[in-house]
Amino acid sequence: MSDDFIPYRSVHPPLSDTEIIELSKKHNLHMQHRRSVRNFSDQPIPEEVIDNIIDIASSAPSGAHKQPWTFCMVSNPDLKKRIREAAEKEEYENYHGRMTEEWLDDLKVFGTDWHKEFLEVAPYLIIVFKKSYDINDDGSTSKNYYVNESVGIACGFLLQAIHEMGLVSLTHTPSPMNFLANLLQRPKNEKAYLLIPIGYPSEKAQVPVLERKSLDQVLVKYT
Ligand code: IYR
Repeated sequence: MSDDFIPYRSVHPPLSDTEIIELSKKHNLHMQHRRSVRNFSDQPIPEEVIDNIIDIASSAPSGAHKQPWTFCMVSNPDLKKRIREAAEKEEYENYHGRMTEEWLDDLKVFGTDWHKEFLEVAPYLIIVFKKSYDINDDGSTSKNYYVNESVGIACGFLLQAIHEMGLVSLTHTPSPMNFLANLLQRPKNEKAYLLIPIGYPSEKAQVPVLERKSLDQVLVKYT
């Protein structure tokens, strides 16, 4: 990579205080609308949209700009079916003994169980892999840094981009997730991080009534 620097160009010309407050309010309202959705429509989405969404995710900041991630896009129905079957096998075990009573109790409000129909219905599954190190073309390896933080931020960008398109997603973590690296034949430096179905919501999609923490519960100011 080059050691050169170029001038930073802001996306906006400088805004007035009134304008920037207005913009932040508008964007807050827009983002407060985002929900995790489990009922997907099978309505197709142009693949180019997924390309662009992943490109947005991959623009996220990362430790030493290593971009330690791979996004696998699955639309192949047979592969989606195999992912569903493997995920449901793990989730069955989770819901029947591996999760604590407290955990199951915390999940009641979401109405979830081991059935994961959305893994076949959603037109695309994005499986995000984190690369704890890189394997170079000559087979040597090089270090990545702050991998969990970096991939988490990229997933945040991904979720925001999906929301921006009027599409919905779910941050799904069928645990353990090793089956995904096997099914997708990923190299040994890649570990599944999140499974994110993307699609339009089904017409009958419902989401639980949830309250978000108020600002004063999450923000501490030192002025
Ligand atoms: N992975 C399971 C259980 C689950 C766990 C959490 I933490 C959630 O926020 C939701 C579900 C499942 O997907 O059903």
